Amino acid sequence: MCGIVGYIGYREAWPIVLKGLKRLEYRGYDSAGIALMNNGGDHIYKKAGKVAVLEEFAETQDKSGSIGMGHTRWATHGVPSDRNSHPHTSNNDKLSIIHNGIIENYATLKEELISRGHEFKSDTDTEVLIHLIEEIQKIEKIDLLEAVRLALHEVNGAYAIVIMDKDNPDRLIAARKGSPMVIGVGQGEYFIASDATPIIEYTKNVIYLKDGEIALITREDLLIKHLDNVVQTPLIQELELKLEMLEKGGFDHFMLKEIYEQPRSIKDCMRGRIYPEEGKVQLGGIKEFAEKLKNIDRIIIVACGTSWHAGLVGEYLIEEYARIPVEVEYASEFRYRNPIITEKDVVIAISQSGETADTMAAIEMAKERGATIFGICNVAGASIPRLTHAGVYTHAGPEIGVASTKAFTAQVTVLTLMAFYMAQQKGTITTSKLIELLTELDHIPEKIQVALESNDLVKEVAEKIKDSTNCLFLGRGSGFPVALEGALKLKEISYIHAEGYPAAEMKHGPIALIDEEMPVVFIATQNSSYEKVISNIQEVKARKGKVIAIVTQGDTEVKKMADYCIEIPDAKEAFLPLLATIPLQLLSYHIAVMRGCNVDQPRNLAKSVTVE
Ligand code: HGA
Repeated sequence: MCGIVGYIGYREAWPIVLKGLKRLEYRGYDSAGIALMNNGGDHIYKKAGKVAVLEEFAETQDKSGSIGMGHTRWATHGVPSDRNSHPHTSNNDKLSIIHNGIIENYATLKEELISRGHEFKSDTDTEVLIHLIEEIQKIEKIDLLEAVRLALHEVNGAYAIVIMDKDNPDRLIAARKGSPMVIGVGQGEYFIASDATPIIEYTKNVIYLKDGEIALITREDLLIKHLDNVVQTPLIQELELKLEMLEKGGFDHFMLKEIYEQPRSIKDCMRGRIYPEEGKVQLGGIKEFAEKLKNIDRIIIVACGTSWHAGLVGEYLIEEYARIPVEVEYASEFRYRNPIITEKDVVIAISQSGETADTMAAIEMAKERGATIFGICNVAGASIPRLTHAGVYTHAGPEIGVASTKAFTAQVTVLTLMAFYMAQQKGTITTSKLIELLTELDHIPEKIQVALESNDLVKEVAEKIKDSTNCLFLGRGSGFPVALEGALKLKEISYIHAEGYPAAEMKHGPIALIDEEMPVVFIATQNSSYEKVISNIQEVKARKGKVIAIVTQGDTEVKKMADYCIEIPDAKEAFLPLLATIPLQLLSYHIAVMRGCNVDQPRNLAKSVTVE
């Protein structure tokens, strides 16, 4: 959350920073601001609202300068407003800062600074940090880099920051701990950003700043130090990202584009990893641990939000095929308990961005207690892949819509591969069974393409239920996490209250909500719980609920009782979550569009949750 961009070089900074902020807007859109350094003076433009509001506000103003930094905010401390927008300035207005993260001890620091005569212009935690830096510089009479280093020793929490100084108008200082930061390396120019998307069109060479590092950046040079004052040798990596991956490609919204990308993203996720004819799965990222997997006691999956739902699907698959007990935990709860973790546990951390603050903290804790940690992430080079012992990338490509779609199905695909891989290592599956499963998995992208053909029908159903105020999603077995994910998608982007429930649990509470106004979406595909789900549909119909059922192609039974049926291709139970999710994504998408909601940037939400 919160996007930051910086530029220092020979070009005009404003357009680079502005475009970068638009790319990072998925991280927050409460307010936006840009500071430019020009002829030794800085100019700050900031406005509540989206980046477009800032752009319009600054339209007629002078925006020259070849050093600049910008911020798109997801507010944690202080309401979204002009005055709480970043950049924030020091007491003497010489220093300015942009920040992604939370300064947890800001209140104590603020009190102390106020007693020393500082006056604050915002309600943010961020402003406290820049005042603290100023104060340390004043007292210690040291240069800014050293003052930043000392100040960062005094703060608790997470940060990715960029600082400009009127007294040294030819440099930027950047630092990170817990929030991401990438530095693009050009010829006579450097770029700074929360992820690589604002950088890609200027250079492919990047440095991922590590936790606890500070950078002093001029046009010609880059010095990186650790917070303990030791100079670091930066590792320059080449980006694999392509510019067209960041465009809408003719779709009205990124979310719709990403839904339609799923046949391709799942293929990319499986490429080079499955060998159907041999009945073999190869996961290079975790192969070092192949032996260990034979003797582990337990797997703990830690994740948040949609990734947690993918984890629940993983639980079904790993227990079914590899016969290893699995627990699925919300990272935010797990990290604050005192969980029992041993060296014989494997922790799988799932995060699209690879930056989720709670998941990172859960990893640190499990690592300290001796567990082996695997990551499942989408963004290459992010923090989680660097924190874990091993891992498997989802290769879904950049996901820009805030509501996750293709990242979810890619996570489920990786977990399916992991389940088969573990089963293969442990000998809990025969080669002939694996040949059968992998042969079908290989064709899942084509089946997803067929599932996408239900779009027109889904749109008709969306029209019928778009004005509902509540909606229930029910499923059994691995259809249960699919129901949870369906409900979350609807909540996120259409603001309709929705609940996902195990279908049989309905009788223990939610059934009381059912009346003729209440749409109930069932995952009613032909699998081992088909008959049971049919009984649950009857129970809803008996109470006049409106039933929308996701069914297997050719189904006749459910069609007799449901109000609307959406077909998906038949598949083995293991692969149903991949297919049944598709119409639910389309359903939320169309309902949100019909309700006039901002599909790609739903209110109050942001992607890449770098704060806890
Ligand atoms: N705490 C700062 C930055 C917020 C942030 O990074 N959100 O993800 C603020 O509230 O402005």
